[in-house]
Amino acid sequence: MKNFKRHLITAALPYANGPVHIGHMAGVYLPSDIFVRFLRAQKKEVIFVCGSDEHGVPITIRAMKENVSPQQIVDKYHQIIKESMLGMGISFDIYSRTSNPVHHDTAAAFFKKLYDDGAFTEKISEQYFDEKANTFLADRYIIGTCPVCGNENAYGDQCEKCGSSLSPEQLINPRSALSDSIPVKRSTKHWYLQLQQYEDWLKTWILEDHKEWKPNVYGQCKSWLDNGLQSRAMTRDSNWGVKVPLPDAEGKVLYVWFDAPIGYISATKELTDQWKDYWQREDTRLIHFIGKDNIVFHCIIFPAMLKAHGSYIFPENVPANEFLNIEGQKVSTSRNWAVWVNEYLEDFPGCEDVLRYVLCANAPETKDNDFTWKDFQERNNGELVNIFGNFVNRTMVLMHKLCHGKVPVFHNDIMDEKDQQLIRDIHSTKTNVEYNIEHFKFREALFEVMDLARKANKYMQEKEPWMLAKKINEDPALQKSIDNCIHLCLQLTANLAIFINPFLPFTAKKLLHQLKIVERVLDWENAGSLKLLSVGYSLRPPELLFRKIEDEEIEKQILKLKQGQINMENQVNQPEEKNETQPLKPTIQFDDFSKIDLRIGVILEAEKVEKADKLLKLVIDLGSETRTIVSGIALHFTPEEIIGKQVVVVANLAPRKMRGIESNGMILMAEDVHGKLFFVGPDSSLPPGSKVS
Ligand code: B3M
Ligand code: ZN
Repeated sequence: MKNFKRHLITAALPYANGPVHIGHMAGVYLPSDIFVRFLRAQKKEVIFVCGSDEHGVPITIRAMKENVSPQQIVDKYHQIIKESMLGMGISFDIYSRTSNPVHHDTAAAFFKKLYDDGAFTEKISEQYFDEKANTFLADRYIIGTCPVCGNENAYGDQCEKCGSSLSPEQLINPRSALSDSIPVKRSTKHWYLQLQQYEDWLKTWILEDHKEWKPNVYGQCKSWLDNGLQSRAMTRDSNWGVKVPLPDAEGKVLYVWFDAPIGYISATKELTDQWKDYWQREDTRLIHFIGKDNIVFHCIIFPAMLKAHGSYIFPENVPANEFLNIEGQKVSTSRNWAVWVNEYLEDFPGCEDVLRYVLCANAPETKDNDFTWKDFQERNNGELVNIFGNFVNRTMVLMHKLCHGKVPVFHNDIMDEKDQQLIRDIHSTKTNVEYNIEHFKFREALFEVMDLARKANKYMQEKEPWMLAKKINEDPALQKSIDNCIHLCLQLTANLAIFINPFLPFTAKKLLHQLKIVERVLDWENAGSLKLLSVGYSLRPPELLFRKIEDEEIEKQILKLKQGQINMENQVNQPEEKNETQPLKPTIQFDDFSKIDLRIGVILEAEKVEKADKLLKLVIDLGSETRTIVSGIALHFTPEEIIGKQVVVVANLAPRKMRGIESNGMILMAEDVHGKLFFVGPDSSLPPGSKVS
């Protein structure tokens, strides 16, 4: 590899049309952050740039759905995304946005340069136009019947039901998503980049000179290049975006994939006056971290643009990841099947590193991977708590108990094979972590760190300093063995802080605090040292690094996922007009009503009914007796959250068997138009058994 002087690391600009989910984190932001933190620890010159992608159809579609302006959409989501990134410890040097004037200027000037150099051809073509809304329609805005599967709501670029990619011309009975009217064809002029002119150069640059790129990336590029490139329109008819900087271009903006990657350049400009060093000097190492759906744009179209421009360097690598599924299903924002980072941060405060850990351990580096809440819990409880946290905690506790809260001396004269092996393990961890991070194998690298913690636990278990302490009265010389064990374990703990820092920076901070060492110690050059803590240095009392995650927390998240989907389905299946109250049932007489005995009850116990998703078995206090009632509310509430709730019970309902359990009565629930359930009960607490009439 060339000797680079500086590093420019970019992470794909997320569309500001919604919050970021854990798939984005696992695929792009976490790996790039680990990489950057590692470079910084090596004291390399590096900048890390990102920002919101605020143009293009995804934004205007969202605005249409929420019935607000595109500006309101990007303002809202830019803020949410920025906070999520910060919350997860993604350490950008700048998180900008493509609506900034500096970006508009940079992108427009880039386009103008290419235009002046004759890089574009002008072409007039027929495109769908909505006469009612008086606008050309982007492919996404045209809806019609899918010619492949018959889905009546396929988009002009893709059918979400069968996954076929389509062109608007293929849709049967096309209609406009804006006005529902039938679009007409109108001619419009656009500027096309002659990608085929760069084909030979791209073939040499990627297929010959970058054989080291990840197989998924290299493979996709090869197939694009083998199929031959065609010219592509770099402008669109729209009012939202960077205006085409030409006199006869009213109502035309730059194609979002033309302007967005230039966003990396504008963000760098915003960050530093030295931006040209980063973008125009051959001794800069430019790396784009992206998801697999962005490969062609970063490896073919953007480099072709840079080549056409002539003043810029090219990426040295584009380590794209595959996708992360959730509980066995593809993430889908339209079906609301996602774990949103902003919600995670709210639900699990102080557990940023847990998510970082799980997403890195499961990162979809070579193939699509699956996130499950169960695995999240098991990795936290079994690995972070039981292995890493447990080792550090035992070391700190024993140091306080057996070595007066100070770093004990290491006695070289009694060093044994186990000590030597542990020292070798520390050194090989350093080499292996380095190698793996440099090769974008972050899972492997993290595994190496955990493996060292595992070995350290084993070492401590075999040395049993607590047993030695019991025999110390008979044999005072044993103190030397205790000292050696604790000394090594402490130095190893300090090394763990260095090793884990790129992955779990919050945890590294906590370790610094306990060990009373300064941030500089985390420099990578210190890794492998056995002199990180001086003998006689007194350390702080231990604090737990990780907490156990309970079953209930996990159940709640699974419920939330399913619930989100139910709400979504209800929204889809119940268009606006159905949001009215249900018609009333036929009239009854007072006598009919008075047959019903309604009582106030208190939920004493609640548990899930096995093999029945929707049922909870409740034990209810009715004052004079307790009752078992089976209720169909399990998709709406967890058992824990309803204990102690006052409810209204139909107390004289005939018993009924459900899933083999006899249910004696029923509790009253209210339901909103989306199918969400609410308890009905008194507004202040009443004695159980009180009559309701
Ligand atoms: N906004 C696409 C995406 O989020 C896009 C990335 C732009 S990177 C220059 O998939
Ligand atoms: Zn289809």
